[in-house]
Amino acid sequence: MSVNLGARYVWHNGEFIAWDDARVHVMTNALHYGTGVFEGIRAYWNGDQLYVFRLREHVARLMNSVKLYGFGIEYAADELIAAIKETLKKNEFRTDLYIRPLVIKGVGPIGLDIRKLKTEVYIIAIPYGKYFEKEGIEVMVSSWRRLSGQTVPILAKVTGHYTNSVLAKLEALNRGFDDAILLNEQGKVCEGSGENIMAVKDGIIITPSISSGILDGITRKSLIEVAADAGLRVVEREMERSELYVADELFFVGTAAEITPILKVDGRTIGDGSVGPVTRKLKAMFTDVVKGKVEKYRKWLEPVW
Ligand code: PY5
Repeated sequence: MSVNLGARYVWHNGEFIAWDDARVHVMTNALHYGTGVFEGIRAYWNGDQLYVFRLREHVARLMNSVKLYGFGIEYAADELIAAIKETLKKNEFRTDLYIRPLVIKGVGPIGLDIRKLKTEVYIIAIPYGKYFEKEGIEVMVSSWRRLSGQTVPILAKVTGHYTNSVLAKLEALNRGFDDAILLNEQGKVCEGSGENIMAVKDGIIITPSISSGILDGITRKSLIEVAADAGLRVVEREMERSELYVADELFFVGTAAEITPILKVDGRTIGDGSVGPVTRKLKAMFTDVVKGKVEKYRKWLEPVW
């Protein structure tokens, strides 16, 4: 059984395998205990070049995730960067993509001693459009709290950590919302199920700081720089739940979500309920950046062809 997502080849431990052969055994440790780390990266086709957005930074975060869990990996960052580009070439992609490097602990006996298990490395890339179909979304504040840094190393992007995100997402969807905002264990605003969050109040952008327990998002970090170019001040700090409801504008930022306006939280209208001017401006600037139209940020783009 396979699913056709528009790719022909997957990279596995240095070799290309056919899409339908990219399977794992039922005794794969990662399936049992969530012992996998991954990345989500986008590549953009601008008509004559395919640009991978901040490839180096994503691979660096992947290596940090590997390190935080002590997985061990046979490949250096530069080798993974080259492999990702090779995967896109092998598939002859000339379209917008989502790239998913996946590093998992492989087949082994029952038990938690992962030290002797092989680290399997996969690079999956598929044609990809929007994560959210709607232009603006409605979210709820989840009844689930974001995993704490005292429970797991939350800066690591780990498959197992995402059961937390899945619970929040499901709760939101089952109640008729598009997604959820998770608070941290102190009750401060943390992030979305798979996105960072930014608010606009009186012309200033506010976003929860790293110490709020967020994933150190690469989109968030990029937008902080881009916003400064537009003369917008960005403040990273602890954020109260009530600040969500009185924000002028609110939006999610992330690789999959890109910049997604939030129009309602818990049924309360944000601003005037339409996409605000700051959100609109940042979206336009970000689109130019990822398509290679801004000289200053060409350094963030890795050309494939
Ligand atoms: N916070 C969480 C919990 C995330 O999963 C993500 C990314 C982000 C923030 C944003 O980080 P970045 O800007 O570096 O992407 N989530 C993945 C993504 O590809 C997976 C979503 C299902 O966007």
